[in-house]
Formats: sequence, C-alpha cells, structure tokens
Amino acid sequence: MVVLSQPAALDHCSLIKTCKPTSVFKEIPVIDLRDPEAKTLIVKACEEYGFFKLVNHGVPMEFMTRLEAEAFRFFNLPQSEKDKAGPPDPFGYGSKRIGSNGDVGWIEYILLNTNPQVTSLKTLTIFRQNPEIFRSSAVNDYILAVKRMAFEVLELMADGLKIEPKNMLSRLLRDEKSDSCFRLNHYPPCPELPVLSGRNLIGFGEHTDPQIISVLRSNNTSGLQICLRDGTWVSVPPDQSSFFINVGDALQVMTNGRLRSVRHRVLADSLKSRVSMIYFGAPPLNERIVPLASLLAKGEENLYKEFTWSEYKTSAYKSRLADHRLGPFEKT
Ligand code: GA4
Repeated sequence: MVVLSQPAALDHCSLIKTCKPTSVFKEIPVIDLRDPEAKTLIVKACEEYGFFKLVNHGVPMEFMTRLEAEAFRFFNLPQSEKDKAGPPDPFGYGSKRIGSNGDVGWIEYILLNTNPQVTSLKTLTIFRQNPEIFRSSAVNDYILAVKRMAFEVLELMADGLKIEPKNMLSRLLRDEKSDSCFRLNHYPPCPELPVLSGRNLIGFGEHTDPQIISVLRSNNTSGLQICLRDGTWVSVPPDQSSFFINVGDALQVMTNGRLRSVRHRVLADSLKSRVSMIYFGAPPLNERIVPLASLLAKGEENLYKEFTWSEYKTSAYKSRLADHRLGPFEKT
C-alpha cells in the first residue's frame, strides 16, 4: 500500500494504489432462482467464485426502493442526529471506523441484529430515536423478504450438494436464535478523488464475511470488487434490481473448503453516493461449525479444527478486516 500526502478531508482513509485499472467482471455467474438448473449453477458459482448474481428472486422491487429512500433520509440527517445512534458496539451508527481494531473507510453505516430474540439495546434505541427511518416498516419488510429468499437459496444449494435433509443449511438461519445481522452502508461521493490521480479511495477494505451467506443489494453506483482465485480484482457492475450473494467463512468450513468465501472490497466514487444493504445469515452462537459428514469423501480429511460460531465470531471481531480469519482454525 502506498500512502502519499492527501487532502485533509481524507485523513482517516486508506488510499490504495492500483497498478492498472480494474477490469469489469464479465463472466459473473447470473442465476435465475426459477431456473430448474439453479441448484447446480449455484454450487458451480460458489465453487468457482464464492459469488453470484441472483435474478428473478421474488423480492418486490418496492421493498428495495423504499428502504433505499429511508436509508438516504437517515444518512442525510445532520451529523449530530446520526451520532445519537452511535457509536457502534458493534450495533448502531458508525462513521469511517470499521470494527474496533483500527480499520477505516470512506463510509458511514448502521449495523443491526435481525433476530428479535437478541435485539440489542442499541438497536432498540436506534428504532426509538429514529422512527422516521423505519417508517412503514421498511427495514422489517425488506429483511423478511430477503431472509425467505436466502433460505430458498440455501435449500437449493444443499440440494445441489446432495446434502440431506435439504434444510441442513437454511435451518441455521431460520433458527430463532440465529445470530444474523443487517447492515446499511452509505459511501458518500468523494469530490477530492480526481486529484488523487491513479489512486482509489477505499470505502470498505478487502475482507471475507465470517458468516454463512451474505445477500447484498445496492443502488446503481459501482464500487464493489471481488478477488478471483488467481488474485486479480474485478469490478462488479451494479444492478439495483438484483442481489449479489457471497459465500462466507462458516460455509467454507461446513463444505470443507469446497465452497470458497470470497474476498471483496468497495471503492468510493467521486460523484455518486453508493448505498448498499446486506443481510448476513449466521447460525446460533452455540452452533458447532464443522464440515458436513455427507460432504466428506471416503478418507477425506477435515481441514479445520472444531469451533462454535461464538468462538469464531469472537476471534473475527478481534481481527483486522484484511486478515485471513480462518487461518487459526486450519489444521496444520
Ligand atoms: C465483515 C462482515 C460484516 O460487515 C460484519 C463486519 C464487522 C464490523 O463491521 O463490525 C467486522 C468485519 C465484518 C470482519 C472483521 C471484524 C468484524 C469488522 C472487523 C474488522 C458486521 C461482520 O460480521 O464481520
């Protein structure tokens, strides 16, 4: 990473130098949820990229645009109002700082837990102090519809992997104690960007998601990039009517490395705001994360030490964003 002198407004941001402009990811797997071949194509995409775009997903466009409008309404509030919902613990409103270990980005966000059973005091406070963001239950309607769609994707995936029963993966997210969470990200435009010639401003630094599966929807501003198996970064053209699905670390372990969690990052734009909404599907805290027996071929070794989701999460939250978080859990 090369950090040169930078405009004062960018003090807290990491600047990365890219040697050549990132190419567009033209081969992105696009999966139609209604396609009879979907289960096979989902597995193929997750083996190859840990990532795919989902169309014909059944989530009403109205739920997405309504939540997008509510998110903009919140992020356009005066800073002092937004700060009332922070600092993140990890739930709540945060700005520039990501996690608690020194990572920064050109971003502001709200992190919420999705499970009413474990709804934190912070989440309740955000709802109470900012009823206008959650007007007409924009967040709840959206999360409910996206959850249902994520369950369906995981059931097709289990079917494609020949896992029995088919709800083996989805039951973890359906569980009333599921530790899933939800994130609204706002990457404000960065007018100083053109003067940083040749350099890109990091909105959200490279990382893999610790959970089972992540479901992302953004407005029509680009910025998302994924890292391919050979280490090259490619940009993912935005599509506001589709979802982008990521394999997380926990799913990599449950499939003994067959499905790969994808390294991704977001770059800021000089002119346009980017808003993304992500559902992170996680198991209950006490769930043991181990390769599913039916996926292990005869004599195949388990690549990972045994751990619970709670243990992995604790370790993940102590790490830096770009760390290889599964490292300490790999058998040597
Ligand atoms: C990445 C995926 C989710 O956004 C998140 C992030 C979390 C946070 O923002 O507090 C983490 C990051 C994420 C992984 C490593 C730790 C924890 C920031 C960080 C440096 C909410 C999550 O679960 O893990």
